[in-house]
Amino acid sequence: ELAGPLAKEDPTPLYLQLQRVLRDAIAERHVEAKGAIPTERELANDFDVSRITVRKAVDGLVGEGLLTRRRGAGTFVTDTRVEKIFSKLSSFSEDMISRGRRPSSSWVSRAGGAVTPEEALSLGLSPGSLVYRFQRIRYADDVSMALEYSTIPGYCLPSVDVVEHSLYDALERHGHRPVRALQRLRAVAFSAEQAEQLGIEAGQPGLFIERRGFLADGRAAEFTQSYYRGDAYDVVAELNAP
Ligand code: 16G
Repeated sequence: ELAGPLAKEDPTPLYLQLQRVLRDAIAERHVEAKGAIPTERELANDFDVSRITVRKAVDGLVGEGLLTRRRGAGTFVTDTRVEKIFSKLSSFSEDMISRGRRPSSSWVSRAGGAVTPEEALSLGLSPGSLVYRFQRIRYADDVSMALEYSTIPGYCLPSVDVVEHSLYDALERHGHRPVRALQRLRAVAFSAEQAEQLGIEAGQPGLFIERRGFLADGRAAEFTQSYYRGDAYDVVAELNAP
């Protein structure tokens, strides 16, 4: 499916057009993670451009970390999957930093309000209690990884503004980081709206993970629904014999 021709009448330089084709092919997984892309000569042939153009396009993607050159072997799609350890009560930010990736988030919304009946049941709160709701798109090195919707009981934080980057950092600073959690995982397909937020195609597979976190005194500290990109995560767990 990786074939030209590029639009020669388009004012966009050919190497940038080729970069876009390669980038889309990688994002849409036409070329698999760790898989090799065609050789310089093949690309030049397929797209009817010079090898210099191909080299320039590939150089750019290597510079961005999307492709990796291996001497004598070829050029490969960089493997960016993350192994998510399923037995550690870690945060997204910690998971990324421990793998040398840079975590960031963009806010969809952040507000306080009265608990809904469903939230009250999930968190064991009395009707009418205050909760804070955080909706974020999460990135690793600017690549979208997950959507997260968190509901935090009002007694855990003084206000919504104290969460800037890491929710767990904010909870820890205020003495309310969860020490225990229950989690469940389910396979889902991303809705059109979610896919748009993540910059992927609707219907792509995702991991839906629901976490209820608790404080040492047994009170709830978080109810978070996470939608992790299925193509970005491997779930890893350590098992002990019964
Ligand atoms: C993880 C947690 C989520 C928690 C978030 C805090 C899973 C499945 N979920 O994504 O429950 O709210 O980390 O991350 O691991 P932060 O401290 O970087 O905001």
